[in-house]
Amino acid sequence: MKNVSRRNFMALAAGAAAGAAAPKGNAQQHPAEHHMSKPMEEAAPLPLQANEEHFVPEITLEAKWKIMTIDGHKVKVRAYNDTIPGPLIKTKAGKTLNIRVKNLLTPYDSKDWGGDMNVPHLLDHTNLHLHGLDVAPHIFEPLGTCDVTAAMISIAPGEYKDYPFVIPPDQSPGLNWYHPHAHGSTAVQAVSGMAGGLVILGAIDEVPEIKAAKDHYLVLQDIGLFKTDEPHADYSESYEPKQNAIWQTFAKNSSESVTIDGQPTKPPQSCGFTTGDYHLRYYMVNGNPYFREEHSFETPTSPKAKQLTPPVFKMRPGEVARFRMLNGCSDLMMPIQVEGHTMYLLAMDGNNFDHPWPKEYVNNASQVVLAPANRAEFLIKASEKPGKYQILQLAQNAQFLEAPQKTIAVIEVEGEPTDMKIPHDLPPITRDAPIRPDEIVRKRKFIFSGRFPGEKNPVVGIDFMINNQLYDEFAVPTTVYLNTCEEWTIEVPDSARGGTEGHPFHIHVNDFEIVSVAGIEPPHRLIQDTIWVAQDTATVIRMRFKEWTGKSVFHCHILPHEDTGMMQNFLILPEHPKHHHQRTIESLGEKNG
Ligand SMILES: [Cu+2]
Repeated sequence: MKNVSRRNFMALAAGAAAGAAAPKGNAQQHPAEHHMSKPMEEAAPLPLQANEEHFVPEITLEAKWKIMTIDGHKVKVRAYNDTIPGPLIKTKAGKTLNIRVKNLLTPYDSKDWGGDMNVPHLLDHTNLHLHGLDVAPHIFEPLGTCDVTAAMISIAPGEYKDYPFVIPPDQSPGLNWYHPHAHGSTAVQAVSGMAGGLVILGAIDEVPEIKAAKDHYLVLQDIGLFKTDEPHADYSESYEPKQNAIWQTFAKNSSESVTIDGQPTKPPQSCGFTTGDYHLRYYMVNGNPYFREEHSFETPTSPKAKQLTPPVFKMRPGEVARFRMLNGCSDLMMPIQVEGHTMYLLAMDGNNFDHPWPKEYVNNASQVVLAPANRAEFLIKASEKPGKYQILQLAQNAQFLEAPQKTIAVIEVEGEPTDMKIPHDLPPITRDAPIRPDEIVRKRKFIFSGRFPGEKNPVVGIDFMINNQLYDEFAVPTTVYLNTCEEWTIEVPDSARGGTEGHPFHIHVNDFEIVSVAGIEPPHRLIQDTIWVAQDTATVIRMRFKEWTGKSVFHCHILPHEDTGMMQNFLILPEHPKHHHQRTIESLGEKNG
């Protein structure tokens, strides 16, 4: 709580430094007091952040409310630049990508929030994460800071922030993405629509067989909604917890909700903070709903499911097309299958293989598993047999809520046959050289577990922990050193020891190489930034901390888990202390000499 006070104090200090009429406050103030502005009014004219000299934004991302119609429902969502998903950013390795993030969300009432950072809060504050790029740490202020006490970047309504992202020249070409990462509001903002694709163009695009193929992006998102509490709203659903209510998944009816202090809300609220369940949820592909889930009070963990009309991709028999799929969903793990077709996997998480990796079609088996945040890029050579073939998310039971099968899109094969080719070789990627066992300087283990009912987080009601800890913005339990390699084991225990469901592990700054999943070595070299860790299994990864130093994070990419505690800081320091030690001896020697 003290830390959060400090964070708000720092936010106030930053406002004052900008030299305008920022709300007055001090560290003794109630942490949330300066956010008591009435909700749903126009953003107060707070000072904009002082511009960095010579900063010319290449792209400006404006976070703003948007009213749109989904499946006949008029809903209010949060969006970047008024589009869902946000604009697809195309850039290249070796460039500096200047992004300005403008927060045009309205001030939001967080007055009942007691200051516990692992209770969702400050839904109107935001920041930006470029997910999958090997860029400098950019979650804490200032960018790339090694100060362990540095606060997380928090852009208030009416403010903006400039991000000069320096993309390394050896960044692999492929699909990455961006989304908000302000602890406490990440889940609400991302599951309201704030996410978009970011593609690095490069050598793989020039492979003749790939260049000849149509390039289809499949940006998958979920939109979590509740009935609005606004009396005169011109929309029926939104995700805007009033009175800081907690959504009761196991409630007997929709009027049962409690405040973050555990008291019944007066009047009853129809929406509230959630750890993954919603009154109404849409699964979207490129901004169009393909599946609907409605909460059921009778069977709370099995929402009423309905397939909607998926988009259709037309292909000629024998045509090759490139598909790039991003799982930008807040919590759903997706086993993917393309009906009747071999999937030629080109890349995972924006890192391509040396050759396309053919994944044969087998009935009821996935060809690739996309944890939340994973990307898969693949080629499909359309069947000689005309017809409709579904791109499916197969049913899985690895999570808290039931995950029935969904049709994401349909490939319709028709027309004049052709005979396009699958390439044999792909341009080798260079940034992540293989890590030899003798390079490993340290091995660590991180256990991702849950506890219900929550003891450390009674407000949320569940503890989502890493090594039995909830997130602490100002604690740095792990320090690593530049140009060293480490081997980490990520474990989700069995159900007797807190393994309630699988968790996707994600780390910022450097990608990792997968050594083994549940004891099995992958048949191909896999470089990823996110990996699904199933209940009662361990995944072993190796990382080289390259180029960038600073305070950063790793976490579960189920966003409600992350927001309520399943995250830890780590620090990349420039040199190993051994070097300091040697230098000390040398300087003493000089002194004595
Ligand atoms: Cu999790």
